[in-house]
Amino acid sequence: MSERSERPVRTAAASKPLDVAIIGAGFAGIGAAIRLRQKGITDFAIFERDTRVGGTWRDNTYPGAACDIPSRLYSYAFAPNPDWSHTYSGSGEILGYIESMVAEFGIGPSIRFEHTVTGLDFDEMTGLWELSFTKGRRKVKARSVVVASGPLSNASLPNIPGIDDYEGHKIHSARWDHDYDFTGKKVAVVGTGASAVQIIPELVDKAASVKVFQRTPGWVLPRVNRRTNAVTRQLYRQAPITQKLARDAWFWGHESVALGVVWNTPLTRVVERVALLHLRSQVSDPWMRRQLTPDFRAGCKRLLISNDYYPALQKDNCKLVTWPIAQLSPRGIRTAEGIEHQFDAIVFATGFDISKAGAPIPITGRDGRVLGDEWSRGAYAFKSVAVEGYPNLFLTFGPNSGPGHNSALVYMEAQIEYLSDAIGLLLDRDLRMLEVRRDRQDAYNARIQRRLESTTWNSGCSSWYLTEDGFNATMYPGFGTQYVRQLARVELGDYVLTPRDAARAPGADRGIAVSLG
Ligand code: N01
Repeated sequence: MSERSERPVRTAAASKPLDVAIIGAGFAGIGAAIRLRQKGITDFAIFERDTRVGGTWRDNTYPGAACDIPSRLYSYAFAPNPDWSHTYSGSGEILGYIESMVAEFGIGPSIRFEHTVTGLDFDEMTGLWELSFTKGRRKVKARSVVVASGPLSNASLPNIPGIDDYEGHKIHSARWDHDYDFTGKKVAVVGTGASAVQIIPELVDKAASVKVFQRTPGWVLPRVNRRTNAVTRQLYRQAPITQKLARDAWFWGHESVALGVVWNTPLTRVVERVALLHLRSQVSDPWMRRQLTPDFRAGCKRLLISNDYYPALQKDNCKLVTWPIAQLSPRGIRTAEGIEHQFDAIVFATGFDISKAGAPIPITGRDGRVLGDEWSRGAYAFKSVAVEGYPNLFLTFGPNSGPGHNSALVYMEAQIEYLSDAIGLLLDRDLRMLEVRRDRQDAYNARIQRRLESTTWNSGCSSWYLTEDGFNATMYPGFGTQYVRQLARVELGDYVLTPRDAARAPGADRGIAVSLG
């Protein structure tokens, strides 16, 4: 769909429904706002529960927080940044990038901070969504909604017996307490995932002692992080094509890794071999190597990228504990063999409450349908973006949109292009409802679930990608190129388009299944 700079600019009025309500001012919400505006859709507001933009990169400020995807690829193609300081950036620099986009594209005035959305209700008679907020905020109506609340936005403490009994300091990786001084303290870290491997080297340098409680070791690959020198930055600034070429090179490099990470192929053995060589080169003690060797296929859980995790584990003040945690006591952690380990503080790098089943917020769609109920066994959508029964509603990072091998931002950008085109269609044609067809959604999901069967994620390990029943509602089983291509165009034939003046009795004559696409 073409850009619509010619569309008459609609301005927000308090009493008039918004054209678009965006939930969340993280990477996805800000990106959606930018592209909507660039396409001439200006009557939108972003509702953000916090007082700052940035989402996961505002929340994850633990020491060592960084992205394990190169910054040139972990950024939007429509907002290139020649000034990334390193190959991989820290969370502060990424947050700065998001804030600079807000300023550069003039998104700030459209953000309503401290607006926590508590519910979305669709009115089929008017084709409007109503957004409810926590106490004290007036409800808002909108013709369309973009749910950009993020999959990793709810930090969760693990359900370990006795967690409330522990009397020391408890810190979750995504809610770091910067006032707490770890100097000279006895500290535990629970978890050895992507957050933990970044936190542990920093803590080991500061605390008196660190015990790392590992339930499952992950595959760790080396990380080559280089400073971007002034000449390169100047080149990117003066000849933007060079930066695009660098981004493309990173994209295709990651894309090729899919063959060993998404599917279990001979290349998976190569990935495992590289990780084992990395382990062997950094850990000399065979027993420790054994404790750190995964027993699942590389890719099944998220790959870890670190050069300083293994060295940190071997420092004199660090100890790896592989006994399962039985419970927390008032003074520390009791492991299954009966030992109580006492700590001043426990860091939980245990991940997030990820919405794989149920809805991220209560959403009531057409005919009173409740998304949380329909998704109770696992979430599904059409191309991860639209859901039948929930017209004019679009998801970012929706079901089965996660990459295991490439940048989430590439996927997110494709979603944003798609949903902003769909919203443009809704507004241009003055539709009451734009709703994905059930048959198209079912066929899409049947294909996705079939293809997932042969991926590494479904090969038998437990991870946040799967529900408790083993349903994979998280990952996209394919190359990034395929994911992006399927979202390149809004095919009208995939949707039911209901004109504004169509019969309004709920359930009656819900428009025409247009087959033009
Ligand atoms: O969380 P995780 P995370 N008792 O779920 C363990 C993104 N991210 O915050 O493997 C004991 O990966 C759990 O053990 P096990 C990225 O997408 C990105 O580290 O379940 N241990 C595991 O070791 C990532 O995937 C970057 O057996 C318990 C750990 O806690 C996602 O965020 C950086 C436990 C949780 O690992 C989440 O990463 C950081 C219990 N009861 C994060 N419960 C980038 O660089 C859980 N664990 C882009």
